[in-house]
Amino acid sequence: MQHALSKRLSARLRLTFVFGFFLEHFLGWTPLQRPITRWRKRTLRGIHATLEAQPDQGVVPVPAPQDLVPEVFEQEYFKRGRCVVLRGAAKEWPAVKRWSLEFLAKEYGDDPVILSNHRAFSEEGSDAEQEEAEVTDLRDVIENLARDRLKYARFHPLLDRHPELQEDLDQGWLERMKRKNPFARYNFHTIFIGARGNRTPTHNAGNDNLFIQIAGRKTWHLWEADCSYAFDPEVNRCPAKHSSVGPEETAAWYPKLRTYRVELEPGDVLYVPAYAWHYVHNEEDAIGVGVRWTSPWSSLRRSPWLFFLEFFNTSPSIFSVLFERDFNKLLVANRRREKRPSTSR
Ligand SMILES: O=C(O)CCC(=O)C(=O)O
Ligand SMILES: [Fe+2]
Repeated sequence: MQHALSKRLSARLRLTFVFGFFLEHFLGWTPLQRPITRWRKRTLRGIHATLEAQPDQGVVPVPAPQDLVPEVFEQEYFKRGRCVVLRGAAKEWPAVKRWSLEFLAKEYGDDPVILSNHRAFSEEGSDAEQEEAEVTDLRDVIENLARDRLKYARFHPLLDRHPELQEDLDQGWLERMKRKNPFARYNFHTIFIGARGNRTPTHNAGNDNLFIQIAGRKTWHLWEADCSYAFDPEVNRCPAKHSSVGPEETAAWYPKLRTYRVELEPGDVLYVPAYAWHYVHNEEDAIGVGVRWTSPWSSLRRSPWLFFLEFFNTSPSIFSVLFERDFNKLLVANRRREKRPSTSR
């Protein structure tokens, strides 16, 4: 049986879902919010009921083909929006051989880090009454890793602020994998430096990502982009969507979605397609770098409706996203808007 969710739901259910999402995106700030949300939830229950009658898809390993050449990567994975892990592809890179928590603290300890601790991306209950972002530095994050789980440097733009660090990634290899995609030249880098036990809850975003595991181990759970139909993403008018569904979900419909799972070791590279949902857990203190780029064609194919809505985001707008490299600033802006509805739009 076909596992792609969009092929297993009727056109009526999918269209109603997308229509409801659009309505809430554009009218959710009016008194119509409640009836729209109620209506959306009804459609969602219909989607879940349809799924419940279908066979389990379970958890499968992320494909890990040996010696994946760029042409095959492009045809089989990039163009089809499938995740894939390239085991050991980066193990000889200077970043994997040379970087460590001590090295980063010593050389880049003064680098300011925004800890957005946004509830969508952080530990449960971490969105304490913190109105403004907490700003600290990398030394503080690294020195407190074991003691303070909220100090997880996520989506941190260290490599864009210090481009010499990019030379420690094999740029030739990355270029070959990105297949001279003209948009891939405008890539950006996000580093994740966090403690064992830290996790980043389920979310997606419209860019493609080659995630390089530098140190420690991380478990990733991934779901295809069309799982949005079942995941009930919050209508947040923000470039990243999040969902409360995750590997611990107990609802009867959940095993009907295919979950891809992989544990990354230092030197592994994971391809995360645009709009693929993912949930990440640090098995050990870990460092990882996402090399990200937006390929409009690929994003459009993965999720036409989420891609279309990118142009109408307000928390923040697409223009702010294009010119801001610190993703945490965008998350903080989004949270401030959430907290002060009267100034929100
Ligand atoms: O490593 C993490 O905690 C999250 C990584 C992630 O979400 C990403 O690279 O997009
Ligand atoms: Fe992510």
